[in-house]
Amino acid sequence: MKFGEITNKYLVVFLWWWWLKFILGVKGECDSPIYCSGSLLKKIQLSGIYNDSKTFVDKPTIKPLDEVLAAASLLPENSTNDELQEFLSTYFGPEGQELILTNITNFNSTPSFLQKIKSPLLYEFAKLVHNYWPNLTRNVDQSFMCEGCVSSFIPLNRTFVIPGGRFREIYYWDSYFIIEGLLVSELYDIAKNVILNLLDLVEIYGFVPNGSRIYYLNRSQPPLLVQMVKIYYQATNDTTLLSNAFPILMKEYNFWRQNNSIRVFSPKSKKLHTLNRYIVQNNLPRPESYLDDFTTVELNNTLNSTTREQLYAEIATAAESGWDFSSRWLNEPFKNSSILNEDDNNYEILRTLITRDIIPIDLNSILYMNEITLSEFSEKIGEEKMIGTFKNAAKKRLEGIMDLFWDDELESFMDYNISSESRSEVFSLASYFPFWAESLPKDFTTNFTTILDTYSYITSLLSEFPGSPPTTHINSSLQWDFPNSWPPLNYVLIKGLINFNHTKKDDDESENKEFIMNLIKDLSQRYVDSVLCAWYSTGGSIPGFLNKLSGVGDTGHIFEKYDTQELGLPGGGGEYDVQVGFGWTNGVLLWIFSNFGDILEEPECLSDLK
Ligand SMILES: *[C@@H]1O[C@H](CO)[C@@H](O)[C@H](O)[C@H]1NC(C)=O
Ligand SMILES: *[C@@H]1O[C@H](CO)[C@@H](O)[C@H](O)[C@H]1NC(C)=O
Ligand SMILES: *[C@@H]1O[C@H](CO)[C@@H](O)[C@H](O)[C@H]1NC(C)=O
Ligand SMILES: *[C@@H]1O[C@H](CO)[C@@H](O)[C@H](O)[C@H]1NC(C)=O
Ligand SMILES: *[C@@H]1O[C@H](CO)[C@@H](O)[C@H](O)[C@H]1NC(C)=O
Ligand SMILES: *[C@@H]1O[C@H](CO)[C@@H](O)[C@H](O)[C@H]1NC(C)=O
Ligand SMILES: *[C@@H]1O[C@H](CO)[C@@H](O)[C@H](O)[C@H]1NC(C)=O
Ligand SMILES: *[C@@H]1O[C@H](CO)[C@@H](O)[C@H](O)[C@H]1NC(C)=O
Ligand SMILES: *[C@@H]1O[C@H](CO)[C@@H](O)[C@H](O)[C@H]1NC(C)=O
Ligand SMILES: *[C@@H]1O[C@H](CO)[C@@H](O)[C@H](O)[C@H]1NC(C)=O
Ligand SMILES: CC(=O)N[C@H]1CO[C@H](CO)[C@@H](O)[C@@H]1O
Ligand SMILES: CC(=O)N[C@H]1CO[C@H](CO)[C@@H](O)[C@@H]1O
Repeated sequence: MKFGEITNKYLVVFLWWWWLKFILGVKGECDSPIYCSGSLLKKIQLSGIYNDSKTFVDKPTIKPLDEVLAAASLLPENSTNDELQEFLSTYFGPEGQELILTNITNFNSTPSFLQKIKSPLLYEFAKLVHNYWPNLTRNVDQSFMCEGCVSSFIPLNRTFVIPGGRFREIYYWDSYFIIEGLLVSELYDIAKNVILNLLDLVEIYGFVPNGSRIYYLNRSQPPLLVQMVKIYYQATNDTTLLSNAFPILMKEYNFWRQNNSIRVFSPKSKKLHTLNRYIVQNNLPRPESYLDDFTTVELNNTLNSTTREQLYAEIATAAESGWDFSSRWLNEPFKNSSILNEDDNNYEILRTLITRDIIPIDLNSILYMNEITLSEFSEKIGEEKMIGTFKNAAKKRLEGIMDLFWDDELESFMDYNISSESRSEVFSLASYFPFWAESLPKDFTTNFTTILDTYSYITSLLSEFPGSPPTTHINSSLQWDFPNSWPPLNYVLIKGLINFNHTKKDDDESENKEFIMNLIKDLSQRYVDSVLCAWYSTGGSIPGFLNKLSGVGDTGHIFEKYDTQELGLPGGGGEYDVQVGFGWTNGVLLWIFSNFGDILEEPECLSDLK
């Protein structure tokens, strides 16, 4: 072989590598002919054999890929569901098979935070929820798979915690709230492994996908990895992890800057701001929600081929926001219920999605917080020149936040709509993210007026409904709307108040401090009431403390969301049945107990329900 040929070969390999890196760097590519797109996926998903499209794409094959595809190509165009079932049982194994329960060593069944809890019943309940962690902790083992067999699972190398139910893999933003709970539970190693898994994903793909499945590779989720490292570091002083994580966190930060940022013109100040939005390139049904997406986009509508393609992207973008789905992302705030009556599956409503036009207040607050945190990390690990870079980025972002999102009249932060060049009219709990992220100007944090005015709305919601504050006031039947209340949003509301209480040290305004402390207490109590009452009404009991409700077969469920209108009910709506488990609910609950266990009381609903 001549020298020239060798260099050429290397050149080709190099170009390949570079191209791949480019493609992967932009966003991941789901390229399996079974799990991502193609005629087999379409045939199975549209057959309706599985109520939940996620079931099929979570099944590993039990024959090598080429055999599966060869058999699939022989399936007749008009195959009956019996023929499909036969094919599925010959070539696919049960979903979730690659997950094994982790044997947690050194599991302390009575960690010290429990001491803070005054009520004996709440003590027992907190202990029980703490003891759920082993049921949600997993490792991957694909050794059962034959040579050439495939699965949609991205094989994580370390222990992780799943939300539960159909969510049988690691999820990006769920993991933040799970880690808050793991730290309270003194499961530091597991918290660390969750973080290391997510860092691994950034190393491979350049960003954290929605979850550890190849069909999630088109999109990320609210970027909370920096904050996971922060709370883990605060609990452990693990400087080694901090130093190792730093370059990877920079890589993720650059992903958001390069792929999801946009220059927004402010009609008010005539300034241009660089802010972030969620945006996913996609022109296909999401494999795990294929039937729903296909129905939304392809059936019974007047969309043309261009608007159909756009709608697929709007749908996937809403999934990236973590709020799938919400009236925040709709073109017309959902005002009249006629659409709802005619079609209870949301398809009509979802056709009005304009997610890519909305610049979200929560995303930009999180990124502001990440910039501040990254500048603090830079200082800790001696990356001197990055300190100012991040501080500066945060300062610029804050200008954009105040210029575009803050509404003086409403005394609130609102999303910004770039197509209408105005603030969104949909009020949601996303408005409170700046209080968590402290993406606030000085005169907001040194003066009680703003926080009191903005949070007075929360006080009124608490007097209106028995549960925790609803996500929005719009009853759209979408799951991130009325009447649902979500654990991460309750965390954000409470954390915002705690932050303010910390910044504000003056004792001469004790009346205002009292308002804040009472609101923290009320929000915490409502959250505990919601979770405990629903657990009790689905058959939960604690020997010697709480008798099981008669006539209930189950043994108590913890849900992913709750109904604000009635204590004891899980939330509803959305694309899938309400899930039990549940990672972030448990995480936020334990976090609340560890902070406020001394002031929480036994829920009244227990005596009502008895
Ligand atoms: C599918 O949904 C129907 C109607 O909601 C329900 O009756 C049935 O039990 C579900 N089947 C499975 C396999 O979950
Ligand atoms: C499917 O189509 C083929 C040929 O068009 C026909 O012979 C067969 O009977 C059809 N099968 C069913 C189940 O309709
Ligand atoms: C946990 O322990 C069981 C029984 O000893 C063993 O079969 C299983 O493989 C272990 N799991 C892991 C993840 O090590
Ligand atoms: C946790 O797992 C154990 C053992 O698999 C089981 O007995 C127990 O019922 C589970 N607890 C919950 C709350 O699911
Ligand atoms: C797991 O480890 C293997 C071998 O080191 C590596 O090739 C793979 O990329 C790792 N997977 C993840 C998700 O980090
Ligand atoms: C971490 O270090 C700080 C400062 O040295 C110390 O105050 C704190 O108690 C330490 N925290 C832990 C969990 O060790
Ligand atoms: C579409 O319209 C047809 C005819 O009106 C109806 O039978 C069918 O159920 C509709 N499909 C959906 C998914 O709404
Ligand atoms: C598709 O529909 C949109 C909106 O109704 C319209 O603006 C566009 O011109 C149409 N495109 C084609 C190719 O017909
Ligand atoms: C706090 O802000 C409000 C509204 O901006 C203002 O009216 C009030 O004077 C300020 N209070 C103090 C103590 O600065
Ligand atoms: C709020 O601040 C006061 C001191 O001003 C402190 O005693 C109290 O514990 C703080 N509350 C919370 C929830 O941080
Ligand atoms: C699963 C999925 O939607 N994959 C899409 C991701 O984005 C690329 C680029 O737009 C598409 O080609 C894939 O089909
Ligand atoms: C739409 C989609 O598949 N995205 C998933 C991303 O993860 C969240 C959980 O945090 C799910 O709710 C979404 O379904």
